[in-house]
Amino acid sequence: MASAEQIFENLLPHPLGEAREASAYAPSNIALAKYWGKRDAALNLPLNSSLSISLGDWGTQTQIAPSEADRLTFNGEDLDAARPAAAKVWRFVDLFAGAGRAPLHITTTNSIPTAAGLASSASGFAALTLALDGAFNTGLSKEVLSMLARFGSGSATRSFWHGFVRWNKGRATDGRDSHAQPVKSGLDDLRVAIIAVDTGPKSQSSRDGMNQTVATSPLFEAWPARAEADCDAVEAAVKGGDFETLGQLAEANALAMHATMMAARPALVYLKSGSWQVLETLWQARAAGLEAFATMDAGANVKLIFRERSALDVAQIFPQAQIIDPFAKPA
Ligand code: 2P0
Repeated sequence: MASAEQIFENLLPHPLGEAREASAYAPSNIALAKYWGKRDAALNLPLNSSLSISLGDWGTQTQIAPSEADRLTFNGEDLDAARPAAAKVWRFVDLFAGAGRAPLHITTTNSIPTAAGLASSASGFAALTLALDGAFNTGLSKEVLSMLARFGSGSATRSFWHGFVRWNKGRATDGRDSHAQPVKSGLDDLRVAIIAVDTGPKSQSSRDGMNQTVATSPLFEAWPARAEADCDAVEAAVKGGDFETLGQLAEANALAMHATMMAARPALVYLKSGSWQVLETLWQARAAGLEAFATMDAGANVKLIFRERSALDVAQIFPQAQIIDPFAKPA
């Protein structure tokens, strides 16, 4: 079976040549049909397909330059290579450029406010992959780059395009068909609100949480088939411009994912009392006519989706909401 190293070596040109200065931007994304669970941990292959909306100008800008020594600057601060987040970055750079590569200075900046509590390995690894592609002038397609970014972080596969994006789980054992592609939609008045509940570090990484759920949750058995069906239905709603169906599906899918986590042993509970308060308020407002739906990831914050015409109501009901236009082009 192919290893991660072999997959990169087979796809990248030989020799790769000297790195030149390059810079790239990738948006963050929020899944409306979630990725939760892997069929192959070493190749980071998902059990189910997922579909997201990219967050426009909320994302990561990454620059790569040849250097005297390896150096990683994140939001203006140099990160020691031993830090887990930095180690993940350097492992990915070594996969891409080969362990014998020349030293590089990587400068990465998130435009996502830290107070939004929205960690972004998705935009981080997509921007890193695009910057590496530029630095080494690989000539690879975005689909192949999306497939390679999976080795940094699964959700990064979906951050190579703006708008709605589907990550197909693929069938090949080496994962060559497990990459994302854009989904056309007329829903360009869709808006996203981040309702920050807890902006501190999460109790458990998504990767560990996912693995614990797959290994111990008696409810997980039902997830892969349901998640795949939800993803297909979400895609149909996106393509058909059916916001109401999209919202109902996205909310139900997120709650089902959290149900699999809560049934893990020991229980994995990312949602906090503040998250439930936001959901209660949303459900009451929806009963009174607000057209908005919730989704939650591996953390306590709640994200809402709604149409532009509901933005004022959302801002009034949730004064702490940070409203994002996913179709805003980055500067
Ligand atoms: C998603 N999440 O679809 C799901 C929903 C969190 C909950 O993808 O192990 O950082 O690096 O592939 O992509 C977050 O997990 O996990 C995630 P790895 P990743 O957005």
